[in-house]
Amino acid sequence: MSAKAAMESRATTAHPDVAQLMRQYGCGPIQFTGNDGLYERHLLFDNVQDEERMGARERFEAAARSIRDVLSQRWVLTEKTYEHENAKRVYYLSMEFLLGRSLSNNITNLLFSRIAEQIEKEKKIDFFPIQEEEPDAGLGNGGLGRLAACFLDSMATLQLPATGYGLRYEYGIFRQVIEDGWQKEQPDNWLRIPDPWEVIRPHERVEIKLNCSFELHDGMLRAVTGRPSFLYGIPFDRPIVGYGGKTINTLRLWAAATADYFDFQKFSSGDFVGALTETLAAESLTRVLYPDDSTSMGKALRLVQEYFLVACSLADLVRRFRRNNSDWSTLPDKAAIQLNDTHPTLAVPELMRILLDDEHLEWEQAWDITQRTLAYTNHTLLPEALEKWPVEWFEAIMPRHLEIIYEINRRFLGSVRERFPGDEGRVGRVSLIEEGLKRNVRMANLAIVGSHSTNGVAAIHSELLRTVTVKDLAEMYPDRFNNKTNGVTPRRWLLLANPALSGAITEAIGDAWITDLSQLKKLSSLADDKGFHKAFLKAKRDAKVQFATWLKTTTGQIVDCDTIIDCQVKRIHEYKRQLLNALRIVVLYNRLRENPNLEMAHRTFIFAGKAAPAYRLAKLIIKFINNLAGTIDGDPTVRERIKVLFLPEYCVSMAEHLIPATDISNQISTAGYEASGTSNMKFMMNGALTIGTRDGATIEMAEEAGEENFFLFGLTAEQVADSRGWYNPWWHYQNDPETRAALNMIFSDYFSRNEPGVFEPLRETLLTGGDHYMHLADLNSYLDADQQLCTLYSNPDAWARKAILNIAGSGKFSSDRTITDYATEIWKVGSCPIPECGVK
Ligand code: 26Q
Repeated sequence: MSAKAAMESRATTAHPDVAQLMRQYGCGPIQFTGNDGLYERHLLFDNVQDEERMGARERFEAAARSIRDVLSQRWVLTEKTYEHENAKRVYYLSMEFLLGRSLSNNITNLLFSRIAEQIEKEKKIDFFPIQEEEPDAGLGNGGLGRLAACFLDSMATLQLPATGYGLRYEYGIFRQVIEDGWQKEQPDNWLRIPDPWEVIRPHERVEIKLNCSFELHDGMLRAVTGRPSFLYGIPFDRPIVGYGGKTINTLRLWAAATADYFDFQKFSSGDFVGALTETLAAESLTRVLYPDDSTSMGKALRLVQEYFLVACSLADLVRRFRRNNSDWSTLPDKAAIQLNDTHPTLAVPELMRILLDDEHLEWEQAWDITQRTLAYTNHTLLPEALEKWPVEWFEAIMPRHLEIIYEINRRFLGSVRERFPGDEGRVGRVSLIEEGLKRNVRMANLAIVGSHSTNGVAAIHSELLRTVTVKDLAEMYPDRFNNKTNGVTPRRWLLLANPALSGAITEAIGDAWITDLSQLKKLSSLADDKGFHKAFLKAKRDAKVQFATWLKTTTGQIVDCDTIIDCQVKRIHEYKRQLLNALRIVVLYNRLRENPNLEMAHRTFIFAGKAAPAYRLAKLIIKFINNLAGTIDGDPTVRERIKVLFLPEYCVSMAEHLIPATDISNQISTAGYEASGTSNMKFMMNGALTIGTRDGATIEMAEEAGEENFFLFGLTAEQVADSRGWYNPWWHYQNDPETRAALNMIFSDYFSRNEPGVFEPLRETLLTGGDHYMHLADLNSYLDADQQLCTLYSNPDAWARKAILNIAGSGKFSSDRTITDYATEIWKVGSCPIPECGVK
């Protein structure tokens, strides 16, 4: 039976002892009336205080606890059902889960929104400040982490027996503040106040052996080699509510801990303080998320974190497998492990170690099981971003794993030599070990060789991965390579984030789109419907007002809702080309200065995003955007007409406010560099028009919406690659007056009067250094596309028509579609519905 057929047939299969399960777990319908006193009880008993003195934080906790109470039985029943069915499970291993807030999302997915509104009214509770009390769970850097969170939502909604495994960082992605235009980082102590969603499970701890110990030196954690130690992984579980509340899956995050009696010898020999210091050091392992940063690559502790995630998760899932199964050859029929990028690639040698050393399997059988169980997703083509770790660290921290990697490599290179006799160049390129002065383990090669599937995250990306980045490996294993274009959850990113638009959509086509986004296609027949244009434009206006109000109350910044809202929000990186956007604005600014009567739509340009703390140029780009904003604000000839805003501390919650309000989405990476992008999809389903390059998933978005409804510009990936040899930014400087004027202004300190020379590195990157990301090559075509958009905006019906066709074409970009493809094509996993018990 195909996985899809299995999925459908399972949905109707009666469970033999449903009744017993239901009795055991008191499985009534999930009820939440708001009048059952749950909330009041939590408010009083969890705080032991007079209600009058209770603030928004206490109210948030009481609300979250009530919701958790309500979903608890269903959560228990979900796990119980998987266990009982001995279903094949998916394990999604990721160093990052960028969850954002959970309260409003859980209310939405449990279908409690109406009741919550009613309670707000009846009890005169203002929900907004309560919601704002929940800190974003920022356990990720950006796209990769948010993708993992969207996938969890879809897996639960599709009723797949899936578990997410990650680390419980005490400090998530740093908080960004802007001082004098510069980014400053502050710690994100999100667990300072206990988190109401997590459930600690001390009895399910696992023990991990490491060949090193830990020491704190001047506040820095260091791995000390040659002194083996044990660490506990303590699981903290979080509920992942599928839409409709039928399935409640688990995200299990591991925290490092040591036993209190750690280093008992030291302790009893009198070094009481020393023993405890070591405990403190070991427990620091999961203290902080490493920023996506070239300097993190050189941090041994990041490698230990990666090992800790893998070792804890595999120990846990192997324990679960053994409870119900005795034959190891069935592991691939019971578990599909997806590696989110190379970060958890140590799963290859760790699973081999378990099968060889603990379970005493032969190499061939262990290898077959390992490959058939693991699958790998690649998220980047940048060669400098492909993970590699020094062999000497493996020797020091996990020598047994290195031994296994060497043996995998020996056998693998043997097969390469057999296939390509005499091709030693190829052998060197595909080897799991990079030779040289310092030898490194190539994690991507290890992941590809040790798994049965390697996928990219958009069609162009998967193609470039196969034919350029790891060409030689793809020639060895052509069948392993496949594409799974990313998607985002329509629950958080449309239903919850944009009540105005989702209301208008539901009014027009019903609400089946919430779990079947392809239904949005039906909107194409309304693309010329003036009534629906009106509904769309009103929804956009409502979202703008909502956003402007939120921004004003939270940051004090002002947005004029009568302007075009034009956004670029993402991590700051040269390849994403925030600088190109800034150059566009400088040119437009010049046009207005030279011709104050020029007709130009009024615009608000919004930027948001974090720069890696050690990425100096990215931080300078932020500074430039802020200075540009200041200069324009201070210029009375233009300030009514264009405005630039840099919003500090971009996070999931900010995106939820900003994306629905956006008219124009900028997706302007140098073609061939953005693996997929996912904010592009969120903007599209919220009715923004995209101005962008032919890169990542944007290409597929334009295909779905029709290129005539897209504003594509610039060099293609092929043109970028072909012109590398001869591209010269000076040509554009010399031959294009607008480009030259814009650059001259920057270099003449027009935007940095009090900080002369501060933007000198921009000259280096854009001109003298050769403009690696080809900003200047694309500036003119960007401005042309921009002009077309502005012209279109002056005709609201024509604008609405294109926006509606974009929404109608966005169905493909639901993570439900992506996950269905993973489930059927890679994991071979079907749904495992939880017995019905009256949940509507
Ligand atoms: C690696 C080693 C040490 C420390 C940090 C890292 C590290 C951490 C995070 C390396 C990379 C990342 C994140 C990468 C990422 O977010 N990639 C994005 O993934 C999205 C989801 O597939 C794509 O849409 C984006 O195009 C891609 O840039």
